[in-house]
Amino acid sequence: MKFDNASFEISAALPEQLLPSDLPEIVFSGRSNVGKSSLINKLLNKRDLARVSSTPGKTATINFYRLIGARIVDLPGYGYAKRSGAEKKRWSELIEGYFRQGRNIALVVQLVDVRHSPSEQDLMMVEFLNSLGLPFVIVYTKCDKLKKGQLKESLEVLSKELVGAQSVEKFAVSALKGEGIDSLRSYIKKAVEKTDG
Ligand SMILES: Nc1nc2c(ncn2[C@@H]2O[C@H](COP(=O)(O)OP(=O)(O)O)[C@@H](O)[C@H]2O)c(=O)[nH]1
Ligand SMILES: [Mg+2]
Repeated sequence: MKFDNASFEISAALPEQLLPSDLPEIVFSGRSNVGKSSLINKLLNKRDLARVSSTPGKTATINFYRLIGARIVDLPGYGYAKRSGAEKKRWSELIEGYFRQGRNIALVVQLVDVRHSPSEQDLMMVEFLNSLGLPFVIVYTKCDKLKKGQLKESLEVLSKELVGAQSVEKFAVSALKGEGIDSLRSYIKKAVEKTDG
C-alpha cells in the first residue's frame, strides 16, 4: 500500500451508504476534537483532505479516503455533549453497522488526547474493539502540547488507565510537529501487508 495520492471517496450517514469492503481498511476512532482529521491529513501529506475543525461534533458521518491498495475510514467522533438523543442513536447504529459488516479491517487506530485521562467512551470503545477481536493501536495525540517531563508522566499514567489496551502498541504523536508520524505510518503499512497475505 501507499499513502500517496489519497483522495476523498464518500461520506456515509447511514450503514446502507457504506462502500463495499474491497480493500483493506485503516480505521480512525476517537472522541470529537481529539485530532483525528489533523492526524489523517498528516499521515497522507495532505493539508486539508480531512476537514479540521475548531467547532467539534459537526461530522456525524463515516468518511472514506482512497489510497493505493488501502482505504482510510474516518469514524465520526464521539462524546460531543450537545448532540441530541436521536443523533446519538444514529451515531451508534452507524458505527455498529460498520463494524458488524465483517469488513476487511487491517487496523483500528484509537486516538486519545495525551492531556486527558481516557473518557468512559474511550474505555468502552477499547472494550468494543477487544470484543470484536480487531487489531488496534493506541495513538496519543497533541503531544507537542506537553513539556518533555509532563509528557513522559502522562504517557505512563494513560497507559495504565487504558485497561484493555495493555498489550497493544502505542504511539505518541503530534500532527502539528510531525513527531511519531513516521513510525505510525510504517506500523500501518505492515498491518495492511499482513491482511494482504
Ligand atoms: N497543538 C496541536 N493541536 C492539534 C493537533 N492535532 C489537532 N490539533 C487541534 O485540535 C483541534 C481539533 O482537531 P481535528 O483534527 O479537527 O480533530 P477531530 O475532531 O478529532 O477530527 C484543531 O483545533 C486542531 O488544530 C496537534 O498535534 N497539536
Ligand atoms: Mg474530524
